[in-house]
This record gives sequence, C-alpha cells and structure tokens, in this order.
Amino acid sequence: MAKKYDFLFKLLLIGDSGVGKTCLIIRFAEDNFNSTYISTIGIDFKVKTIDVDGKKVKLQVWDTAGQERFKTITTAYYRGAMGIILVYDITDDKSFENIQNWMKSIKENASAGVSRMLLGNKCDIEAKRKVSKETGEKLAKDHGISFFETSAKSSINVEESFQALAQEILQKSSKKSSPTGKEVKITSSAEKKPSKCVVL
Ligand SMILES: Nc1nc2c(ncn2[C@@H]2O[C@H](COP(=O)(O)OP(=O)(O)OP(=O)(O)O)[C@@H](O)[C@H]2O)c(=O)[nH]1
Ligand SMILES: *[C@@H]1O[C@H](CO)[C@@H](O)[C@H](O)[C@H]1NC(C)=O
Ligand SMILES: *[C@@H]1O[C@H](CO)[C@@H](O)[C@H](O)[C@H]1NC(C)=O
Ligand SMILES: [Mg+2]
Repeated sequence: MAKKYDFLFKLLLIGDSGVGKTCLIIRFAEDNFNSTYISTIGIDFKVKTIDVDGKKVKLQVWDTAGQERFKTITTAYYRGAMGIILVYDITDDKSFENIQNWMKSIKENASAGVSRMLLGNKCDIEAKRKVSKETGEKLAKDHGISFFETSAKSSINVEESFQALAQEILQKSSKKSSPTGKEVKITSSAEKKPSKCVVL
C-alpha cells in the first residue's frame, strides 16, 4: 500500500503562557478558534499533512505548556523536534523579552541544527500593540531565523508560517542526503501521479 506521506516532521511550539500557542495549532490543524482560555497542562499534539514542493509532509505539532511549573516535562520534548516555533504576544512586552530565555532553553535542550522560527501572535489587536513589527523582525534577523506576525483569531499568516518552516526543514534534509553536500532534488516517478493514487 502506498504511504500517505513522504516526510514526517516533528515541530514544537514554545513561549510564555497565554501567547496563543494552542490557538495557533488549532487554527492550523482544524481551522477553528475558540476564545475560551484553557491553559495547556504539560504537553499535547496535533497532526496535519500539507503539501510542500509537491511532497506530502506530515507535521506532528507538539504543543507545550508555557507555565514555568511544566518546564521539566516540556524541555524533554525539545530534542526530538526538527523545528521549534517561538511565540510571543505583540500586546505583551514581557512575552517578547522572554524570547531570549526560550532561545537559551533551545540551546540547552534541543538538537543542534534544529530549525527555528519566531512568531508575534495576536496581530489582530493593533490597538493594544506593545511590540512593533520592526522589533520582532530585528530579533529574528539577529538569530538568522524567519519571522511572521500572526493571528490565530483572524487566521493571518498561520498556514503561511507553518508552510515556511516545513519548507526550510525539507530543504535542509534534502541537502543533507546528498553525498556532495549540494542540494539534490528528491524526485520520483510517484511525483507525476495524481494525488488520488496515494490516498489509502
Ligand atoms: N485576539 C487574539 N486572541 C488570541 C489569539 N490567539 C490566542 N488568543 C487568546 O489568548 C488566550 C491564550 O491562548 P492560548 O492559545 O491558550 O495560549 P497558550 O500559549 O497555549 O497558553 P499556555 O497553554 O498556558 O502556555 C486565549 O484566551 C485566546 O483566545 C489571537 O491571535 N488573537
Ligand atoms: C469554546 O470552548 C468552551 C470550553 O471547551 C466551550 O464550553 C464552548 O462551548 C466553546 N465555544 C464554542 C463557540 O464552540
Ligand atoms: C535541559 O538543559 C538543562 C541545562 O543544560 C538541564 O539541566 C536539563 O536537565 C535539560 N533537560 C532535559 C529534559 O534534558
Ligand atoms: Mg496552550
């Protein structure tokens, strides 16, 4: 039987409690939003398969609790992640300042070469903005990572950001699989088949 996907990538979302990690994952995986705040206990995950450069990429997205008391549990999941999404809330200065601590946490606990991405969430509430887009952009640039302002509520840049991170990981992995270190296009005869053929 044909495989339902070509690649499986494990992603992890981290950031302060209340920045909207769970809402971003629910928007991405289920295209839903519910403003009732239920703080995450420990760790959870959702899956979604997307198309990246003609490949079926299954994303296993791990949702972590932002609360300090869960730190020991959540850091244990860093090592298995191929991509880590750092999230702050554009209406909350503190959540942005704390990004440096979350970065440190990645350095201490994640695999070397993990792809990172920075998201400034809740960009729908412009009136309460505390962190300018330029400030977020600059931090991402300093770390050499991609950046988006998102809204889980208004569905802004959610799909786009996950897509961008998945593409980055895919490009990295195809480079790695080449003996010359040059980028190799992973092609197969299956590529030209209509997608219906690979659905189980
Ligand atoms: N306006 C607005 N509110 C949002 C957005 N995303 C999340 N929220 C609200 O922010 C609150 C926290 O969202 P969560 O997704 O639960 O936050 P979290 O980062 O998962 O928090 P922890 O699980 O405690 O770490 C909820 O009341 C959401 O409704 C957004 O894009 N815009
Ligand atoms: C939002 O979630 C809460 C808690 O799970 C639930 O009681 C409520 O009915 C939900 N609202 C909508 C509109 O689905
Ligand atoms: C994360 O890193 C810190 C500092 O190096 C270490 O004390 C801790 O045990 C690590 N956690 C896990 C789960 O590996
Ligand atoms: Mg949560």
